[in-house]
Amino acid sequence: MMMTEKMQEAMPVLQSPLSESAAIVVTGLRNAGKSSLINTLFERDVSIVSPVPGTTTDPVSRKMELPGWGPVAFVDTAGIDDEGELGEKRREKTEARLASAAAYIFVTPGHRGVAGEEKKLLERLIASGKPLVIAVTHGDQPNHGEKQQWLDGLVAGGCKMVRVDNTSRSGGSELRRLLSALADRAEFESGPLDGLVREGDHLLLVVPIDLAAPRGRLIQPQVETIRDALDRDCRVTVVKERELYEAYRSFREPPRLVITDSQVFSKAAADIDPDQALTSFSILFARKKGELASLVRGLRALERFKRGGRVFVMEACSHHRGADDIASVKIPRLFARLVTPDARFQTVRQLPEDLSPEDLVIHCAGCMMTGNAMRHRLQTIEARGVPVTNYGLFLAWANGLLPRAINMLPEFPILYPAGGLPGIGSGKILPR
Ligand SMILES: Nc1nc2c(ncn2[C@@H]2O[C@H](COP(=O)(O)OP(=O)(O)OP(=O)(O)O)[C@@H](O)[C@H]2O)c(=O)[nH]1
Ligand code: SF4
Ligand SMILES: [Mg+2]
Repeated sequence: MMMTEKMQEAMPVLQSPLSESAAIVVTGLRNAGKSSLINTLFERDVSIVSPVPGTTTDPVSRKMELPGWGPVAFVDTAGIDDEGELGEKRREKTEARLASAAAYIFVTPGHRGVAGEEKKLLERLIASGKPLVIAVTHGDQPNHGEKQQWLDGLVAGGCKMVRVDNTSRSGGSELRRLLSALADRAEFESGPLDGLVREGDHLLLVVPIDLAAPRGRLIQPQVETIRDALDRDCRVTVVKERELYEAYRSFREPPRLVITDSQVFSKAAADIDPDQALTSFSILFARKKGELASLVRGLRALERFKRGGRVFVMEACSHHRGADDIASVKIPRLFARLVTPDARFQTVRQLPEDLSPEDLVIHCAGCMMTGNAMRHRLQTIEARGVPVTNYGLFLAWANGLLPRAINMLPEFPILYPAGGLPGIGSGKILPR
């Protein structure tokens, strides 16, 4: 089918980073018509389709603006019944996507009988409580009797369903309409300033423009924070760290909050009043992704960290490393000075298979991951008994800025019980 200009206008395939978008994961058995359904949704060939089961191997994301949702990423996945050693690895990837999804499209071919594996999968999806639409493919053929009976029961139970014929690409607009109608049931991430500011507040952001800064643009946490401040009718002043001292003194009233890049935490703290509320983009993002409490807890591991232990510095995306890179240079340097000089550091993007409870993970702010994906990752690490914290919290601790860097958060009393958190001290660099 030819894509008209009008269609392109209605359904832009967005170019912005996939990180900000909620993920709608397309799942089902191999050969169910998942990739064909993605093509039906986008009304053009964006996914590879073939009659051979197991065609889609790695999850593939395509972005679209969906009414009610804003930008979403549709994620095509390998069949949940993939086989063999490689199939198991693919299933693991699919499972990770399912865990971090904001919503699901469960794909089932109408002309085939019901398979036990798809029944089990659908039960899990329903139990998750996330928005779900069942797409019944092969709408150009009569439904299998057993499948029809199963589907009738699901619709009677309240499931949303659409019949799709991928050969003529019909059913896509109805599927988009059903997904839009379910948007209010999805969990959207809060903004980085949620619960921290009021209309009319003044915020001062400290943004180093050094060699590590990307050429010609601000990074995602800075952009999102500025946008969130404007949405909340706050005034924003953005300065480089060199201008902070003078800018701060030029204001008649102190700003409601100073938010700094974690890498210049100590300079920012030195240039402003000691009782000025101060935090970092990285801490606000850990909070936004919903896992600040476990990352604060992870700091306890610094006290009992064993000599020669392993530290995995985890980054969620690849980016250019400068000479004074935070992951490979700054954090290891501070760790050697403040915790132990002989820790074995590795910078990783995926969880190492042999993680052990003796290790420590220090994660980046995860600005390119959705909250669901971040939560899933941190829960996986914690489930293996491994402590995990993040860059912002580690750097706040290392600069003697805990609890100050989190004490303006409404949830502070829970994060940091009275008398400090065991093992973290009271905002001083721990003597070794
Ligand atoms: N007649 C008909 N064929 C379809 C329909 N949807 C998919 N097919 C065919 O079914 C086969 C599998 O389609 P895919 O979209 O590759 O299925 P998949 O679920 O992505 O498969 P894997 O990637 O292998 O898991 C292809 O030959 C498609 O042309 C449909 O609605 N009607
Ligand atoms: S490494 Fe982490 S914090 Fe840095 S840009 Fe990527 S996701 Fe964001
Ligand atoms: Mg496929």
